[in-house]
Amino acid sequence: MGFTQQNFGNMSAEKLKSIFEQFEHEGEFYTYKELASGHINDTYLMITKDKPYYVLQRINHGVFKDVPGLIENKVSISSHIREKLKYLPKVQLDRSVLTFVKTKNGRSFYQDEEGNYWNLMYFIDDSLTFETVKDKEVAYEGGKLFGEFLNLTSDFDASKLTEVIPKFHDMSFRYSQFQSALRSVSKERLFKAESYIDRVIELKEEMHILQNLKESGDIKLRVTHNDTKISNALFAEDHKGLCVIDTDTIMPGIIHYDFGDAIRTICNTAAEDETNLDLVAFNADYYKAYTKGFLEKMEASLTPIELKYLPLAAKTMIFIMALRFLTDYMNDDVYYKTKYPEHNLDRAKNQFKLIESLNEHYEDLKIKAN
Ligand code: GN1
Ligand code: MG
Repeated sequence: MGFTQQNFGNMSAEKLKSIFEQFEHEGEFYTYKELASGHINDTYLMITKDKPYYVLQRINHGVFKDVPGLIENKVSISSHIREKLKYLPKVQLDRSVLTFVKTKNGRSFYQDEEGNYWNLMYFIDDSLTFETVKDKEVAYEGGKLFGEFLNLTSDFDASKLTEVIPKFHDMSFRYSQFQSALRSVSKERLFKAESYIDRVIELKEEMHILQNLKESGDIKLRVTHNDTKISNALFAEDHKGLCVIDTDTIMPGIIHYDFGDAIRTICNTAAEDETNLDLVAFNADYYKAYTKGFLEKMEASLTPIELKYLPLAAKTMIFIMALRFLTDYMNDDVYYKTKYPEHNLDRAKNQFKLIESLNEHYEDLKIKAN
């Protein structure tokens, strides 16, 4: 079938199969493949002898303190979207929104003997994901897709959602984590991080503007996805936007989180951990294309202040990721999965380079996309 089978950590095929069997799935287990792009959870493609295939996910309960609440969030958001799109033919509907599978005893997740939480969804076949964007059309389609997600969830009562990671994108929270890392960082890592620590301090005030507007109520809370990197969008083979995935961090938030995080990844000419910084640049054409798609879906419901702060959202979300990667590096890599000792530092350097490049286009971004 062309998939290489591997064992990860203590996760054997037998174990994954036995977890899979807890769910009310169709078809017979054949093999699995790890989908390794996430930094937090473990995700596996479950390949059955006949389709459909499934995606089995272990939610990291060290990071997410209320996993049942998280699962409840994403299941109810999926049903909400499904209800709104029910005019679509079923085949198309099933490709436009995630469908979760219940366990044999009717629950939305399974907890194994070690306390791990698992959930299962249908795999959306014949779809593509992009780690980096290589053409404007994908940026535009991404804008429409994430815009439509916000649009479809805009009438869902955000206060019903569990805040799966409190203060997830709050700059003051991330800044205080950075300050405590500064107090405990090793000499060696401090030396390597020093010039980036200076950058954090220089940008600090500007990077709190959005949070202040959120707290003063000038920018309202909505349902937001909170992890709109472009690899969390599925595209059809003709590159049309299909489905928003990885809905683990759905929570109340401001629109700028989703806009900014998508721009962070779409407009980076390289992957977020590219170490050759000459390859890392901000593509302003993709910014315009994304914004055009996004506004086609959202403009009618955006307030002038929401609109005005979209460019700052891009800068702020790149900064917050730089800050979080840097903080984790200073903490000896306790949060993100890393592949080598300086992985987090390289990610942070990459994001700081992206901010530098964004700054060269900043005035231009403030002009509304046309
Ligand atoms: C994490 O695990 P993943 O790749 O879905 C992180 C996001 C970051 C992202 C950076 C819960 O997402 O906030 O933007 O890495 N998720 C959490 O690639 O911290
Ligand atoms: Mg995620």
